[in-house]
Amino acid sequence: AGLQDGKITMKRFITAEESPEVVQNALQRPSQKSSEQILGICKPIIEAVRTRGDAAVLEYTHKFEKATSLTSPVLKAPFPESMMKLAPETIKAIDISFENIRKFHAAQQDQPLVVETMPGVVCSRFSRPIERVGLYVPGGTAVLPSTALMLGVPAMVAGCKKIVIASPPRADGSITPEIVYVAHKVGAESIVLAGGAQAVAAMAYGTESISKVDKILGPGNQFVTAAKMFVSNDTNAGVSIDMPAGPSEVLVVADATANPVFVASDLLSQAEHGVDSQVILIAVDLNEAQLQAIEDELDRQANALPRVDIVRGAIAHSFTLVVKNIEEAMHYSNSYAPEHLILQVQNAEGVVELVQNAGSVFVGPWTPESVGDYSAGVNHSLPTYGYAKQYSGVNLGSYVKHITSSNLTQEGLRNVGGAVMELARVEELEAHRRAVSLRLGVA
Ligand code: HSO
Ligand code: ZN
Repeated sequence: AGLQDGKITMKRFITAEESPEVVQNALQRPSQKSSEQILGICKPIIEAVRTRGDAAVLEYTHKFEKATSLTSPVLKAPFPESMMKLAPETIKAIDISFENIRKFHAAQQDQPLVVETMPGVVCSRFSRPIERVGLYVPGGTAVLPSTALMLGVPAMVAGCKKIVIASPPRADGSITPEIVYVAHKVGAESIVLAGGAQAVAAMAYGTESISKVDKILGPGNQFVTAAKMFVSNDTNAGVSIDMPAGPSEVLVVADATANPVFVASDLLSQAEHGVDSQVILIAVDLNEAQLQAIEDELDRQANALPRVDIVRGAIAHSFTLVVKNIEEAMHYSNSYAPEHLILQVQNAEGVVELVQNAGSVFVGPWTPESVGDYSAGVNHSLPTYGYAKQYSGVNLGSYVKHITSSNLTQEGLRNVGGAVMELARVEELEAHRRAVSLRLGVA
């Protein structure tokens, strides 16, 4: 697979002809470098930033980003106009995307909840924004202003007081103008000009010039993820994270009604992200000619892409699973729990009912993943590596916490007090019991 006579092609498994073990094995993610190994590299970096602050951050940025001209690791708002000079069509595209993401996330605002559990016993729940958030926008092989939008817009909508964006600068020390423009639009307090574990540590602990935050969100490579996990476990940091992250992935379910050109283009748009990306095609009852049509299209389109070498790497650990029907397809999809799930099947909308585990679903032939990556309004910061089984993608709720409150009348305390006193007696916590008995004037 990957390279057969130079052709870019995916391995193929026909579930009816393989043992369940072989199929389950194929659905395992490619293994990652051990987290201990990665953490071993990150720990001294985190420690240096925690103890030496700005100076350490700058040293790492000089070393890893080659941005040796930088003399400050942070850019504070207001950001100069000269740093966000953009073509009018780029501004328009960002503005349209911004507005759609804003609308969809604003609609996620939840109303305060008030429930009277017994007469005179009122329980409520309300949300408050997390005050300070740190948003990690990866650099690497592509500039990702869209990630700044996906992380920044909900932070703004939630009402977070301080939004810090971190992103590795280019070698000349500058930051992509699109990212500066987004930072300006969401009202960011600052842009930390650093990447990797050093950026995460700077936001987790704060430095002389970089603000400490309460939660760090955003995707990143294994170093960023390891650093996020580490600081969220350090009680001295007092910081939480959105979710663990792994390489990006897509699973496309296609039947005979699917257009091979569309299917191939969706597989490739995920494959071009990185050599570690994984793309999976579940083909529902396709015959040899139909499978061949998709494979030919994949090869043809891939070879015309500027990032064909990255695509080749991703395709090498990607595969097609040929199944008999849509139920079988969804069984495997749910067990893989893809970050992105694309349904190019008859009655795609009806199939959504069968989705149990996925980060985000793209329904029908006119919904490529790219629309969700950029502009439709849904978030593209999603659980990968099977974490869609227990994590949600970034959403408005990622930027708030819920607070509960109870408010009892004297009658309410009379109604519930007996239960409280009895449980306090069972737990032998006499002060708890008396807090009720003294109020009610009972023994
Ligand atoms: N598909 C990526 C997000 C992205 N695509 C950013 C383009 N730019 C991971 O969900
Ligand atoms: Zn993408």
